[in-house]
Amino acid sequence: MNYLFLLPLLSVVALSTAGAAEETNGHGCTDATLPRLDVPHCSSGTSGVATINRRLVTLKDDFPESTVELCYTDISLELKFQAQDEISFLVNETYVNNDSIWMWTVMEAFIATGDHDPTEYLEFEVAPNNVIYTARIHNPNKDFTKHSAAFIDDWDSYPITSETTRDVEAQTWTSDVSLPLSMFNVAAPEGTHWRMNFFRTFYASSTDSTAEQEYGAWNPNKLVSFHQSPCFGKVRLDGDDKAASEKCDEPSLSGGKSSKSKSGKTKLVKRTRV
Ligand SMILES: *[C@@H]1O[C@H](CO)[C@@H](O)[C@H](O)[C@H]1NC(C)=O
Ligand SMILES: CC(=O)N[C@H]1CO[C@H](CO)[C@@H](O)[C@@H]1O
Repeated sequence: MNYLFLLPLLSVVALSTAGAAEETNGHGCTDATLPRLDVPHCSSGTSGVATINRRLVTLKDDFPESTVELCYTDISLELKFQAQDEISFLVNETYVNNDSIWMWTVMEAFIATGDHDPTEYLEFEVAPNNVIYTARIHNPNKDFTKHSAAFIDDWDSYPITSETTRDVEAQTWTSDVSLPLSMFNVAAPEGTHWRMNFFRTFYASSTDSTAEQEYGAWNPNKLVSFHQSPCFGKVRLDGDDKAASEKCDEPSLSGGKSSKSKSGKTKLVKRTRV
């Protein structure tokens, strides 16, 4: 073995590794540019707002706007998704909970506890017809090059609820979602740190079958990928008046309630998971 020959090769590898550390895997996110969000206790009557209006890849803020308003109770994380400028409301009406609703129109939340770039997180999705997708994603390389999804489908032990309404005239759809803190192993939420990102998929037309699926995020990255966990924003649950927690509602077990779609139009395109 010629070690003299190997030596320069090794230093090239070392150099390129150092370069990659600054902009891992081309997603373009650095800790300094991550959005920060403080989330209040729901008893304050206020919420923290994450805006989904920037596109994956171009990072431009010309994506149809939606917001996610967050607050927490002593037992749950409450999320209100509100989509504006919705045109297609495109869903596959045959899909039930945990089917691949991400191929159509959805809003999504990726949620992990802790401050670090997560390798395991909840993927929550909701479609305009209130069909949901709930899975724990294992993404050990933080870039989806290796991944698996463990579906959550036991609604008795996971009191996840969603209530979705749509207004075709106003081009809006809204979903109120409650996630139990117990599923995140969080007993005392005040002051806890989380990593989250929020996404929306969008079709500019429900009738034109060449319309491409478009992707917006709270914190977008340069790749066509939702699963770049170093790009998840930093979220902190504020401390607040503990006494008010007695008013907290127990989450009801009505998950999967469905409303009828007004958009009957569907298309037959197979899509790749991003
Ligand atoms: C909707 O989903 C069903 C069941 O997976 C599938 O057979 C059908 O092709 C889908 N419809 C469209 C338009 O893709
Ligand atoms: C309640 C529900 O829809 N559960 C489904 C979640 O997804 C898995 C995997 O696709 C299905 O096996 C469950 O039936």
